[in-house]
Amino acid sequence: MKKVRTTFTCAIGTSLVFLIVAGLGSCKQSKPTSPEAALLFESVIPRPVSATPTGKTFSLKNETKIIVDATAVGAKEVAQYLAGRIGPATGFLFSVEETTGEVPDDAIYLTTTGGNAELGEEGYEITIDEDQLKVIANSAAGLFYSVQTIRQLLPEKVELTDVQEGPWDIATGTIRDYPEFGWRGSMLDVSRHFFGVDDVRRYIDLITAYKMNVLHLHLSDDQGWRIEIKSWPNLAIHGGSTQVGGGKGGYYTQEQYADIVRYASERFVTIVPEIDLPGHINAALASYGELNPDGKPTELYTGTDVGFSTLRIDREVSFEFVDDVMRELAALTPTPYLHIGGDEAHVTKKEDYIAFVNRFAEIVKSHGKRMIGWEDIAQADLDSNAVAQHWHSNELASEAASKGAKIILSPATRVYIDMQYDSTTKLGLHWAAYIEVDDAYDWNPETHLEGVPRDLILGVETPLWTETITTMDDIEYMVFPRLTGIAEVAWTPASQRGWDNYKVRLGNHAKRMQLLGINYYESPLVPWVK
Ligand code: TNX
Repeated sequence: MKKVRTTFTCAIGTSLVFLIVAGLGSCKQSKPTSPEAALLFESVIPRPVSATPTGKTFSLKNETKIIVDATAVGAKEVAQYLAGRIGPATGFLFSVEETTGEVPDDAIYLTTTGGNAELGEEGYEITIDEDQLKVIANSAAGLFYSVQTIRQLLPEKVELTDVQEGPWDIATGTIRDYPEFGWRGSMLDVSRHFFGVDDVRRYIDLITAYKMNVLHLHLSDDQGWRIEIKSWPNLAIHGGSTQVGGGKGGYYTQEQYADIVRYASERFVTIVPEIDLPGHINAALASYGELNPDGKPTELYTGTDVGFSTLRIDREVSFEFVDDVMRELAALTPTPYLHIGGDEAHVTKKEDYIAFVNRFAEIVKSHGKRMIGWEDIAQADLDSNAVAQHWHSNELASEAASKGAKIILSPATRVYIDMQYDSTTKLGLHWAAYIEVDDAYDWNPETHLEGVPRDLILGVETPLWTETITTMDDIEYMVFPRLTGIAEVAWTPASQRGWDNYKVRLGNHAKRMQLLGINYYESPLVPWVK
């Protein structure tokens, strides 16, 4: 039943329409879009492929229902996630109901029926009129991304967890949206400094708000081994017992790691585990001396040098170790990829390095997974199953591409968000560049590298190395707001992107980031609206 309305704007004479609909209720209220709701509609990050406003208002109310198409696989879970995100601040219950029939007014309706091919696996279309907000997608992932957009269409205070006063108005209109790249990732180095499960969950929540779908965890390095391996227990117990600066370190038990993977997959995020081989391996060499070329365990390492350690190649034990680790990791990984590192093996002879990587590729394949490595693996015999992650060398990336490998773009001069913003930034490094917010945004993955065709590019991933990063606040300061721009580089087609437009939208996100408790960097290049 429609409620008694205050303003009547019927096309024909009000009294006539009133007579006709009197028995049903009243004539329809029409409330124009408020300037606040209009601004939110224009400010979505990543920028949608198209967004057309129609000038009216859809308001969430206590009786608003979230309705899902009963035939849509996974839609109910997405609806519950939506209710969980917008319920606390609005104070509305948002009961989730399934239907195969008519959808009533005052509803948010999620369906996977009626989408077209252009939306792809991850796209969505939101149609908002005064009575209903309807989403069509081809999969639950698309519905999930529509929810991230819906959050941004609502007043910022929707992000708070205690009840706020309304109104909860959304501008009416249509948004059609789908990603340019399927790989929209971030990497978190939990080896140089360890971050526990709660931090990783928060990190997942933050990246999914901008429609990222990969979290690559750098689980081992010289300074720390961070995942329990049951067949080699000392890796975590001893190898995980410290970190840069000599703090106590830590590691994930397999149960905790499985919890991270589950939390991520509920948010359509793939966790890519990395064990860095054959260099960056001191934490393992300190735990098991038989892996070290001289057969003796090394000391644990808490400095920040790179490129000084290597597995031994002259004994099978190294490959038994890698096989055991990859088997256990594969069992914890429901998605296709295992990352073998492969970077900066400066003390591994070139012929040994190539032999190593070729064996690693076989091992990863034998566990039913696809190998990713930093682009240095281009020196080995790659095939089209392999993925090379570009970070510093166009030559190596194009060599990998010429062997048919797929490419992930993580150019250090653009998306290494452990790089300082400028020379006054207290955290971070600057060996690759100073990376201001515009530098991280203003580049094009399709044309960034020579000799790498578009169809081999999986997408973009932004790494956060943590030599200088010790707390979640530090993480957020380096990541925000560069990650939001990198998310747009990966999601939005180049034709829809531009710094001058983006910086204004980013400025309009200040309040939202603040209410999400994000410790972001207030770049002087952005017109922040607070
Ligand atoms: C290079 S990029 C590294 C890391 C460091 C990082 C610091 C890459 C594959 N290796 O080991 O942590 O620089 O910026």
